[in-house]
Amino acid sequence: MRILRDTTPSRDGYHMPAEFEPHEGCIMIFPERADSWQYGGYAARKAFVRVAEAIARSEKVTVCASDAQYDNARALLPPHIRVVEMESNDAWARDYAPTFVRNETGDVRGIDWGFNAWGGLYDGLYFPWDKDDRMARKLCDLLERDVYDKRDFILEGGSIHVDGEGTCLVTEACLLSRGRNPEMSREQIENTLREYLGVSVVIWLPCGIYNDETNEHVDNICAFTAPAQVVLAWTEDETDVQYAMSRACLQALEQARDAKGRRITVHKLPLPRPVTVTEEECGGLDLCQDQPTRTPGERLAASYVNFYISNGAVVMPGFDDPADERAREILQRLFPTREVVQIPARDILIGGGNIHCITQQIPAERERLTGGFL
Ligand code: KQY
Repeated sequence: MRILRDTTPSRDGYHMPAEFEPHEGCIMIFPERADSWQYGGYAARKAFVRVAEAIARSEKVTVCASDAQYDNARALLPPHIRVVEMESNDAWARDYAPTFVRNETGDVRGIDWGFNAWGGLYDGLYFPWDKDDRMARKLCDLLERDVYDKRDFILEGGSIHVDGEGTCLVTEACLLSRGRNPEMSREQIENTLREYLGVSVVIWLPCGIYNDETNEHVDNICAFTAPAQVVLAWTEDETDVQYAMSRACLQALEQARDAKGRRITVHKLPLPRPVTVTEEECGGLDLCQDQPTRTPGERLAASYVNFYISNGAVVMPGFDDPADERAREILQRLFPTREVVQIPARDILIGGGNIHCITQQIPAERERLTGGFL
């Protein structure tokens, strides 16, 4: 594995493909952190296993587990899912596994962004985060991929969404937050995204989902389902604080043009009713630096937009809510060639994210595609 420092993906002819393009596989991390996941992650691990199994039906899945959890992961996951021992501070593969880029010939490389637990010492969620921050490089080594060193720029994978045709979606709330790259202007941040993701247009949404502790990652509010098509988390309830937030995002999308000059078609994806954490659930969480990570009644950032697109399926969360089925039907209509699989995801949500946040796709190499890999 080469560590590339004096060049950028864009200069080398690489760009980030869209999630709906063919994949080589998916990376996940086995959860165990006791201030993120109730009872040391017991229920979350079961939900992660279901997600991994659903994805592994159509692509390779690699699950990273600590030494302490290795035997358990190996026992709970089926044999066709690869388990590797790799230490981490938590289990958010989307945010600190590498972002992958691909060139014309199909060669795939990784990007190693800086990671500081969603805001570092300013408003980050835990300390330390050093093991998370080393994962991108370790994974590129494991997968035999050259890696771009961009650790001087703080970015999580969940804070970007691309269409694979030159357009990137982000939120101002996250990318301009003080805990990320406070010394950089919006223009400098945008230029960095252009250079590393190989995009020419960045669409800035003002915000994300209410109370999303990532400073409102885009992957919880809006996602590309095809070029020039997105789903947007939506509520018709004007008394809900989310109403104005989703509406402001809609306005930004209506005014935007993508890299090919197209207008964006917005498909509204209903939100579940507000999901709040119970006293009992809080009781199952350890303190983080002497402070509780959740308080009873706190609203969690539940959204159906947080789905993963695998080669053969769309794996989406369910919240035991009347909107579960409506959201599933909308996604099924938008992805007619894939099976939409809904997985009860409350135990993942309590950790602070959902299915998109715990998965990172590895794009397919072109030779594999033409060689009939799919
Ligand atoms: O990408 C995410 N949604 C990660 C959230 C981290 C929460 C830590 N408790």
